[in-house]
Amino acid sequence: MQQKPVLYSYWRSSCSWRVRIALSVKNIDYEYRTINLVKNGGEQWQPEYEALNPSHTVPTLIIDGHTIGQSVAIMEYLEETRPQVPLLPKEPSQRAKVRQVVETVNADTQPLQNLRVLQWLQKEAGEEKRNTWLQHFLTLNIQALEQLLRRYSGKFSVGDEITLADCVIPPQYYSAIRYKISLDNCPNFVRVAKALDELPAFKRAHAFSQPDAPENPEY
Ligand SMILES: N[C@@H](CCC(=O)N[C@@H](CS)C(=O)NCC(=O)O)C(=O)O
Repeated sequence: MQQKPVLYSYWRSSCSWRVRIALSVKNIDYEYRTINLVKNGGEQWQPEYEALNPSHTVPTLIIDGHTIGQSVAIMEYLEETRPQVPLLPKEPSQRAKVRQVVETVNADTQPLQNLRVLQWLQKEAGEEKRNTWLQHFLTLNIQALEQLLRRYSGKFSVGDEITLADCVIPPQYYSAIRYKISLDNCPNFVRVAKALDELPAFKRAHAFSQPDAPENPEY
């Protein structure tokens, strides 16, 4: 009998959130294990976790006897092994668009908004600089997403079907609200984010629905 996949996650982690969405949309049941990124200097740095993920980051997924890190590698693995609910379109140019949206968050911006970067900035340059940095790079990212969604979106980020592109939108929407980024000129981004928010699979994966979320979580 197949063992249940195990997801190492943190409720607020945008990269874990992406993978939770992919698991949820594909109806894959899994066990949730918390890696608290802020408690005791961060559980991601403990040797037991380093053995699973040398990058000291979440998520990590244990599945089919494999231990996989990097959210996009995990989502691609799920897509290749469990294609029944597809998250990539059939047509290569549509796939490229989906991956373009994914990488606009994954490669361009998430590394700049990551906890360790913000902690380092705060220590070296102070809170104000850290906040200006975050505002600047998040705004650039949301504007780029708006332009892409203006070209590619239908009901969802790329066309009318849920794709991997939709897995990266909710965490960026959440960050935009949390860090008070103006969304006035981002109607497509907001429309798609709100449409996704309504879907049961996305509700299950939401940061606030996770077992390690605080009792009254706030944006
Ligand atoms: N490229 C990696 C990035 C993973 C990552 O940076 N995760 C963040 C949470 S979203 C983390 O664990 N940060 C911990 C830290 O910065 O110490 C992925 O997509 O999985």
